[in-house]
Amino acid sequence: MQAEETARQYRSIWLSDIHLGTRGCQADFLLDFLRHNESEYLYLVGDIVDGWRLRKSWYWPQSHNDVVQKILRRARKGAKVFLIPGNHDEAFREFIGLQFGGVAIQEDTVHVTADGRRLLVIHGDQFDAVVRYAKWLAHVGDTAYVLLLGINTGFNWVRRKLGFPYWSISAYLKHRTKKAVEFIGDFEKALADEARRRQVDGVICGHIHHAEMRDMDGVLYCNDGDWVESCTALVEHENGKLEIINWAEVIRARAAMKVAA
Ligand SMILES: [Mn+2]
Repeated sequence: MQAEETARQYRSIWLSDIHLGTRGCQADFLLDFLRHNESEYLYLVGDIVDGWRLRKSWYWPQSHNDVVQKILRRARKGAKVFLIPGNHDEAFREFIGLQFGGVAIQEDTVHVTADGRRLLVIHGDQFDAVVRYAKWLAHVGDTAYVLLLGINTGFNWVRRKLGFPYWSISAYLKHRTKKAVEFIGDFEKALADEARRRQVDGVICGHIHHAEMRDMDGVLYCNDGDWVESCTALVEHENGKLEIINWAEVIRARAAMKVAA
């Protein structure tokens, strides 16, 4: 494949909420992203493997294996790879401080950008009151959510057959729900406060499946999004500039180019 030699080189890449082991995981989009984008630092910011779902029913197609292999290969080739556990892969939390195949497992970490900014990297569920105080409640929410993602996958299969681009029902519904908007706001504020408390310049997190990058009263809040609905990553250019990449959009644009040509 020609993809490997046309890969873009970034200083850092942050990915989270991949949810390997679920039908909602857009592993093919992620494999395409990994083929086209390389980095010196690779941060896996939690919910990479969905242990909650896997415990209920085993789902592990080849593409999910390929994602794991691609990541391990990067670590072997010298990329600095960090795994920050999330709530869906909290089993990794037992291995904090250890290294597997060149992947360092840490509860959270501080990344220093090329232009000297110190950014806390953390999944974020620690600040989610629902997950923290009523785990069973979060599991109920999780089941409804997975059901919705199942509908989303079926819906997009039909759309694809009809020649329409990928569209996320759950992303749409979530953004429409006022409660969800309030929750996102509270979450962002909690994370920004934590960055302030730790006296760093900002925070990079995941968990709420909502990519974002903005200043919150002098603290930079970044969320790298997810690979279930939006297919987004956060990247750092060689000069330290941060950017959110929406890979679903890149693929859409590529498909449109093909039609035009
Ligand atoms: Mn999470």
